[in-house]
Amino acid sequence: MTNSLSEQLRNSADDAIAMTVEKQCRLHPEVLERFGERGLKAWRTDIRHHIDYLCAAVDSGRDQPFADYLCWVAEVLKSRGVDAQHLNHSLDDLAGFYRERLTGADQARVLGLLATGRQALVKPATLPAEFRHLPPALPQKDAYLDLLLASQRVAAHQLVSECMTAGASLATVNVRIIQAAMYDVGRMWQANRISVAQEHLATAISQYVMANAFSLAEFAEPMARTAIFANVENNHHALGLRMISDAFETAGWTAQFLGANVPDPSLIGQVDALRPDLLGLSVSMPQQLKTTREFIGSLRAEMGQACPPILLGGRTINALDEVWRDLGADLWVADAEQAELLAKNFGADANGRAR
Ligand code: B12
Repeated sequence: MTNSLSEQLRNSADDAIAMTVEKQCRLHPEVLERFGERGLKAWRTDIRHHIDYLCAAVDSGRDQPFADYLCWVAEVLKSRGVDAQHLNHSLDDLAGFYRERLTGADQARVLGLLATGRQALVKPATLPAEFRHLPPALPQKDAYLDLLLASQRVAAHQLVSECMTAGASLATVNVRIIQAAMYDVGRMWQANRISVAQEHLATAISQYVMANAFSLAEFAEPMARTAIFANVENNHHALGLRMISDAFETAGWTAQFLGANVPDPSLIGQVDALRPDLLGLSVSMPQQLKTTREFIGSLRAEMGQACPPILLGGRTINALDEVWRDLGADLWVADAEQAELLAKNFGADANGRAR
């Protein structure tokens, strides 16, 4: 059996990396002198990421994951003082490598992805695609962001609790203050304006604020509905899923929040044991698209008619139009405010599906 294109890309990744790095070291020995072995290691890692995102694009049948990634990596490198030519050379070398390694439709697909990626780099979008679904922030968002960066945990909690006392719902403060600020945190890291440590600090403070805000939330009458919420394997971004789970709980559901990176077999076992009315899955990076599709396929095969409706969400799902359908899910909503509405109206139509 011939390997799929993404398997071929993964299997040849070591050769592609070695060829690209060796060639550039031959052509530009000053780079090796300047950055040393550590720089070379980082360079190899970068090229592996380029190949990972090529695979994600191939597996999803879309160009956008690779084009979005290139725009992201270009900003990450530029803001850390790496010349834009460095990325261009790597992409040229990868194109040369795949021109020799691949043939026919496979070659055309990969060279096409590299070409559309290069075009996107010429005129990158002003905002990453996931921002399209972010509703306008509350005016308090900037002050909250400042408190995160100043490590003011108690004041951050006070700011959010005052908004709730003034009438904002839990889902609204979660999305329009905390989520919006965390997206800014991500962009600031991308632009090298804050460190990884500051990003971790902001996450830890937001988790604390969210937990306290939950205890201040108003709850609807309990309804006899249960849901499980989990991140697919390798998704370590758990704040968003927590917001979704909390939105369902405040709407009256009983929710089990399983958190980040849940192993597929354990998740299937849990769904089988609890038989919930809904399973919500979070997908945050394009590399998780293929594994999510495979997981949904396995769950449906295992559970047959007893499989609950599957709700998908997360920044990668928001960034790629209609991708939730390609992955075999039943529903999608973009954020926790919409999740709260879905939770309240779930099963309102004749099919038992809200969408
Ligand atoms: C904090 C953070 C982390 C933390 C997460 C800790 C935690 N406990 O959650 C840690 C350190 C683990 C992390 C790791 C990484 N991260 Co990170 N991270 C972030 C950051 C700054 C914030 C994430 C967050 O909390 N957002 C706020 C939440 C509320 O938003 P959300 O997840 O989108 O959720 C909402 C919706 O999407 C939706 N939703 C989410 N899930 C679900 C599920 C369902 C069922 C539904 C219906 C809806 C839904 O509703 C939510 C609420 O409204 C983001 C920036 C960003 N734009 O999000 C980067 C970001 C996502 N990370 C990024 C990167 C690169 C990484 C790493 C690869 C870094 C590394 N080199 O290791 C790893 C990858 C880990 C992995 N495999 O998942 C990049 C991704 C760029 C890209 N090319 O795609 C980003 C965008 C930062 C950036 N601007 O460069 N990260």
